[in-house]
Amino acid sequence: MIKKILIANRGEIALRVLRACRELGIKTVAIHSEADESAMHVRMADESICVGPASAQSSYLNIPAIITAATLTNADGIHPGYGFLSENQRFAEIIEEHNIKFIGPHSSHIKIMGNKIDAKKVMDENKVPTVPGLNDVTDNKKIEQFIDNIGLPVIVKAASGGGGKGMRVVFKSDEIENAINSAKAEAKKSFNDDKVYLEKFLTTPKHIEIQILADAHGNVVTLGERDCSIQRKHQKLIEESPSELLTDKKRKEISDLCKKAVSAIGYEGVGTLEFLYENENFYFMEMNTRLQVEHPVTEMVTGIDLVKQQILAASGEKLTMTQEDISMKGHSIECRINAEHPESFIPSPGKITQYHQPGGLGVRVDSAVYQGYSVPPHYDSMIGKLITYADNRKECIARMNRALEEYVIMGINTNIQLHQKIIMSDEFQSGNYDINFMSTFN
Ligand code: MV4
Repeated sequence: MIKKILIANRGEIALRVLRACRELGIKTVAIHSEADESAMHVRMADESICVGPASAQSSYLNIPAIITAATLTNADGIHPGYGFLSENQRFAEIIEEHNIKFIGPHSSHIKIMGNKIDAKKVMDENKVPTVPGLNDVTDNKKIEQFIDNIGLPVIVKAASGGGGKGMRVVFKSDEIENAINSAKAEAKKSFNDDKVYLEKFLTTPKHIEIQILADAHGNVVTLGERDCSIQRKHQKLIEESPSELLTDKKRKEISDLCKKAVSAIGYEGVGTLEFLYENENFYFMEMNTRLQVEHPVTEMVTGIDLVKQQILAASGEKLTMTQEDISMKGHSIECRINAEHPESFIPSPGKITQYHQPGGLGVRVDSAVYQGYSVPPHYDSMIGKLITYADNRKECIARMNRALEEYVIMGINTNIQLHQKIIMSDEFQSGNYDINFMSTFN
């Protein structure tokens, strides 16, 4: 069993991992930049080490400094959280080379799923439905045939991409060449890999993702779905579980396919398969090989602590539950609280002069801020997650609205009011929203 975990992250997720470690009796090491000297995760960890100056590049992305911190503190595990180095295959490899346990999947799985073409090939081989596409875009004949066969619009995507970078939607066939060339140029610049591929462009899909958990003994369970369609510029804003559009039959079908695919490749740890869902059809997009920001909504409806399970799996423990033990009960919604202006979305770092968190039955706040804390300008603007749970979606929305009303954060701008407007809108209340919601919401 792992005895001491270095948490290679900051903010709310560092606290989240630290809490799981505490409950498992595992010692914790926090790393921090000079700007995060007084951060909550530093205060709560058993030990802490400064790994560099404020910029993420020099601190939270500084692999030599992080490995040195782990060595100096005799950490036998490293948890990457999400973002930063959490899907960096080289980081996972270097950790294993130092006989430290990377709390995550094997580096070979990070690599495979990091290339969206390879990820789709794995899913095609395992009968997971994928978006109809064309991987070889060097042959104009093939491109013409693809478009004749599939129809316009199509979308050009970067193989090493993600989060919308390097994407171009093509509505007319005479635009395809320019779109491919500009997507390649952006992909080369952003990911140092100009490989791109084509897919049929789905115009009004939902973003539905399936949570999986696997141990090192071949046991895999699925933990339901999350609807993450409320996004702005590829940044998720609100996530919920379950999706009211899925029947139990639909849910079981896609979950069983995910389970088979993940078993087939010998995947270990937590992972999420992302789908576009349109006209009651699932289309696999990509797989995330990390714990996701929105994992709490799954925890609330299944009662399973995903981070503890992740650590136990990495320690070589067998899963403590079978698929039959897992059931989803009630409804959960997460609102990402950002230090930003609610209309302009401009980041709003600065000192929090008044702070009061909501509470009560079915209200969870995952945040590392406190009254008097200064939100630094160097990192992502998300300062916390407000999660609510209730017996059904209607009560869950009402509880979220009440909790948002209660949430006091003065001294900086936040998007709390924006969340209230969204969840009280007819479209959100109906549940019938898709990924275009924010582009038409005002
Ligand atoms: C798509 C799509 C429609 N059709 N692929 C956005 C980032 C990356 N995850 C892939 N994305 C999309 N891929 C096909 N074939 C629409 C999007 C998309 C999107 C997907 C999920 C949630 C929000 C989105 C916002 C814009 C575009």
